[in-house]
Amino acid sequence: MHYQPIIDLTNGATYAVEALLRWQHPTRGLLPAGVFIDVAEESGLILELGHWTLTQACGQLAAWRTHPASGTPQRVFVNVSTSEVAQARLSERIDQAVTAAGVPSSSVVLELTETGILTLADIATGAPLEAVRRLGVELAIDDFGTGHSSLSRLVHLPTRILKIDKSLVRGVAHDRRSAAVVSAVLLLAHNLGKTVIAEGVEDEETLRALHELGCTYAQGYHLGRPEPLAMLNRGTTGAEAPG
Ligand code: G
Ligand code: MN
Repeated sequence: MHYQPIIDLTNGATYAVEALLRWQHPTRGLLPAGVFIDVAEESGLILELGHWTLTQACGQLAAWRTHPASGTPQRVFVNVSTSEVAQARLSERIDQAVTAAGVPSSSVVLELTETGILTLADIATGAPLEAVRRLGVELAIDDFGTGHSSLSRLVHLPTRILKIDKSLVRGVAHDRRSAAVVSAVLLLAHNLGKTVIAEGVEDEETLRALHELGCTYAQGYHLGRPEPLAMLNRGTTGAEAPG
């Protein structure tokens, strides 16, 4: 498991970390989840994997809360795959992991793609989404801006956090269209009381442009790479608030 910081741009503090699953392959090296999630879904291992990830992440958060140090995060973001969403008992599994770790449910944020979140909202009467929300865990829309759903549909969902996809964030310093889209998303989301996180910030220029557009939270290689725990525990993200 690797963890990547999400930085509060107003003060440079680590707002949260995203837990990212990695597979140390015997011959191919370290593989990101994107490479093996499809196989896990086909082989039916995805539920096990999802539950393991959530349990690890909650356990780690509990350890940070017990022994806080400078830079230890108060919140953890965990990716949930769309096929996990379609399974019954998703909220039970989440409840189990959160309760076993003894962390407040509000400190756990589940990242779902637009498709995942709309699937949850669509099943029967939206009951699974309500069940998850009742636990008190937060929901974030991951890769926002890459799906095909309507904006009006998305803004009505009970998700307080939007993560703007790196494909939109990338051009924000140089491309007027990207800047316009990101700016509009920020305006809309902030007016709705939602938190926005820009993903995939790879350089200082992009960071500055985001800051100028009023973006408060960001994540990306420029602010901190996904790293194993030992590295993160040194408490250095290398991040500073843009001036
Ligand atoms: O879909 P999601 O946003 O959860 O994808 C997270 C993936 O993005 C991780 O595998 C992570 O390594 C990668 N990532 C994190 N920061 C950056 C970045 O600044 N640039 C790029 N290209 N990828 C990033
Ligand atoms: Mn994610």
